[in-house]
Amino acid sequence: MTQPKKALLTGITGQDGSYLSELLLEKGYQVHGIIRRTSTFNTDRIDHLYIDPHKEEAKLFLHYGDLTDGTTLRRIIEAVEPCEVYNLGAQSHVRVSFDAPEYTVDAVGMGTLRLLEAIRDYQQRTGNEVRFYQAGSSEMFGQVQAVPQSETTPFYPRSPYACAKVYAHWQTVNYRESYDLFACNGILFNHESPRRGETFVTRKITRAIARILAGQQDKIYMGNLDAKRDWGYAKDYVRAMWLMLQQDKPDDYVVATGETHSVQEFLELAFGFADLTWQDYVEFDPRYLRPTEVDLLIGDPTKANEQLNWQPEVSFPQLVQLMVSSDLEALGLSLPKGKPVLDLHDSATVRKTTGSS
Ligand code: NDP
Ligand code: GDR
Repeated sequence: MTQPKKALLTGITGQDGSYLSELLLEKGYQVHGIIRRTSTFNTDRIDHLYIDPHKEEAKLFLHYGDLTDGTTLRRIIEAVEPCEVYNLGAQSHVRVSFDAPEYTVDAVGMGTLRLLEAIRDYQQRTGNEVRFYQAGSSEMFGQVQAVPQSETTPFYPRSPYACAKVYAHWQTVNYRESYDLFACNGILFNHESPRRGETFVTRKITRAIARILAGQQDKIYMGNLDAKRDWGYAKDYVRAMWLMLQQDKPDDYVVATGETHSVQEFLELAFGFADLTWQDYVEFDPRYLRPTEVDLLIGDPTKANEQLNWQPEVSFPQLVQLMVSSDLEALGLSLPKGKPVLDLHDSATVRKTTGSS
């Protein structure tokens, strides 16, 4: 019997880690994830995938570790012997990275280096190839240098988080060139879903809408509504990660929709799906501003389209509606009667019915 391919993920308890685990399990992989020890369980996003490891059918295995702890990373790689490693772990909140810059840079920047070092040694010692995916970010483009942003646009990071991601990006390139590692950088633009962390702007908005309708909240306090982002659907984006590691050669790819929308447009659309007017609920709070902001992100995914044959399948209005209805459902509510429910598999119709501003 052939052994299943083994993948190791950092950040398996996060939004992307959960969707990528689903994808890899569907493809027949054995999936190993690194989780941090916490005083309460924080595995909600992957609980539906977990089977008691004592059972023969178990395909998902969890290991305690941390990107700030190189010895453990090394031990886990030696024990698991993965053929693919996806480095998704990060202190991933840009605003928080200004409050906790040292920790952010340690986990995001040095953490990546620790992982690369462990993989390099394992590969050299055993001769087994390990393919490596680094979760790079459109935040690396930061201060606008070109529109849209592609693989050749220069980086100009504007936060401790983004500086650390730039460091991790170049270390990944450097390990590819120095040690012949199959190492790829995904430069992913914002991607969201019902599993998005509650403090990122999209989920903060959709969750607030549900709580307002449920009578649990009457206002939402926000920062800069003018920032523009290229928002896609997380499930589409994890497919691109996997595709990068299935190519003949390692490379770097921008993954984006090629459309941009302001935070205010997101508010309008999301509140509109619930028949609410956003201006009645949104208040400004300067604590949600950042010392330096990234004003405009819009990606050029041509290379991923052509070389990976990757396309996003969910449009902006579909994504917004999916998130609003999921948060409503969680509180026992549903979209107002008469609202057309956007079919996730029919983007052409959706764009025609609602427009995508
Ligand atoms: P999340 O914030 O949802 O998840 C982050 C994951 O990293 C969690 O599993 C978290 O564990 C884990 N983690 C945090 N700190 C450490 C640490 N010190 N050691 C090990 N693991 C740690 O992020 P996403 O799923 O949204 O993003 C995945 C990756 O992609 C991140 O690296 C992010 O920076 C990057 N990215 C995300 C984009 C997006 O729009 N979502 C766009 C571009 C890049 P715990 O649950 O214990 O907190
Ligand atoms: P971002 O995502 O910083 O792009 O990083 P976030 O959703 O936090 O912010 C997007 C934009 O919205 C503005 N904003 C607010 N943001 C938050 N969180 N809360 C608010 O109340 C608020 N009001 C306005 C922000 O100023 C910003 O302009 C995300 C993360 O997932 C990163 O890890 C990832 O690398 C990038 O996306 C691509």
